[in-house]
Amino acid sequence: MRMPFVVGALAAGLSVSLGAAEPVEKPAMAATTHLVSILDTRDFGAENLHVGDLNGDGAPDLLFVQSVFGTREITCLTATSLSGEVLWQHGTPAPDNGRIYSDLPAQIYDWDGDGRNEVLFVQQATYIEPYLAGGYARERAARYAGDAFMVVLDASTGKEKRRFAIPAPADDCFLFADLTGRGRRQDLVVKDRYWNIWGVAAEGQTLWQYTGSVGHFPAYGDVDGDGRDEVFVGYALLDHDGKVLFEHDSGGAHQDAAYAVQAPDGSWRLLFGNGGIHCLQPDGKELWHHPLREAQHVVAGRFRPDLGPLQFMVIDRGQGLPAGGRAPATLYLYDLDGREVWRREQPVGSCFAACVALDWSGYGEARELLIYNRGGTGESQPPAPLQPAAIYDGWGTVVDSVSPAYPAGRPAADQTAQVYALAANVWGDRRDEVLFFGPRGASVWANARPLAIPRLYNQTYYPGM
Ligand SMILES: [Ca+2]
Ligand SMILES: [Ca+2]
Ligand SMILES: [Ca+2]
Ligand SMILES: [Ca+2]
Repeated sequence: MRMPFVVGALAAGLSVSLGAAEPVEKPAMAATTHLVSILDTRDFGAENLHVGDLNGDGAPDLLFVQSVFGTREITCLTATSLSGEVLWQHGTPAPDNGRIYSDLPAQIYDWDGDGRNEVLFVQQATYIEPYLAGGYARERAARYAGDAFMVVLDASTGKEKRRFAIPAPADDCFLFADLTGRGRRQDLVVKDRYWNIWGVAAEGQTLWQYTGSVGHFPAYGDVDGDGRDEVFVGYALLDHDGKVLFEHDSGGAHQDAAYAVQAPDGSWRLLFGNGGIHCLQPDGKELWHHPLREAQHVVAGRFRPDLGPLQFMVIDRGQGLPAGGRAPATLYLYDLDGREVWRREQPVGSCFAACVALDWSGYGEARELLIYNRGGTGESQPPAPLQPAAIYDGWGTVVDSVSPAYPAGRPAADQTAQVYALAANVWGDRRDEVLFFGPRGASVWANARPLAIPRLYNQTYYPGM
């Protein structure tokens, strides 16, 4: 099935003076961004998108995952090419199922190691006695019927390859890790929304369970160098076999963002955000922290090589204001020792700003940061319009701005809706592109500047001399 799409529609043209005299053509300003693709997602758009080769041609494709908003049940997976051609659909699309408030349990990976990707997702167990959070969110039950299932699809067809039972509550996000020392991240770490996390072997058997404050998506890595991954949930570090290596009192809080990173000297830093940003060493000792309001994202990178091998970008969400609404979020850059390098307050209405690291300039590592969901929340007086997403470099300078693009004729409400964004190298050269996605569509932007590839060579008309 072919889907309509537009390629490169917004490339820079000539600017024209509209004075009283004859229009004069001015030299075109070179566009610094290039619109690669607009996807008309019709009824399958979603705030959950995964990138990976699905049709087996080696090039990245897209997977849109829809779910029921309040229950998080996955209802439809739609595989498309980068240009929006639908490759297959598993389940039934519905325009109302594109909104999400949580992570969803779906991933693309060559899980069985046969050289071709699979799509894995969790099918929920039956909720018999559910609890409702906030009156709408069904996140756990006092009693379930049956198990949840990890469903494995052939990524090229969407047909089910196999399924196996996992613990009934384990229907939040999941990740791949090497828990058993097989040399490949083929085991699984599954979790429920806030309370439990399980290690599951590639063969399907549950290896261990940890109950505590597990927060959102965990961080992982072979922190002790034994060839098996540890799992970091913010208030605790779990060995590959589930043994608690350290555990701190969460006081009822949970991590919103966790990051495990190894410095070039071999030492590890474990970072997590909740009310503040915390940096721990693997024995649980806190190296530094800053008491922020709601540290929602933390990413490590060599954003400023002049300041050493690692720095941390942190988004602190805006707090509630006495007069109503919420203050804008603030982006911070900290060095390895927790010294603040700079901070940048986001535009009015940006309380829910979010970020992803990206390699926008082709350094071969993420040296920039994309911040999206700036403005447009209604959480300001007066409500502020949605601003373009901003790409910051390590000096705190906005080097580019990009906005979601939509097929022509979309109502204004669709075009100004909040979206999610991610960074992935899906097109062209080695630089990352920016992907916007939501229930109303998706678009892909690339850096239009020439890629700096310095080269010295001997040109000749006589090759082979
Ligand atoms: Ca492909
Ligand atoms: Ca495979
Ligand atoms: Ca280990
Ligand atoms: Ca690219």
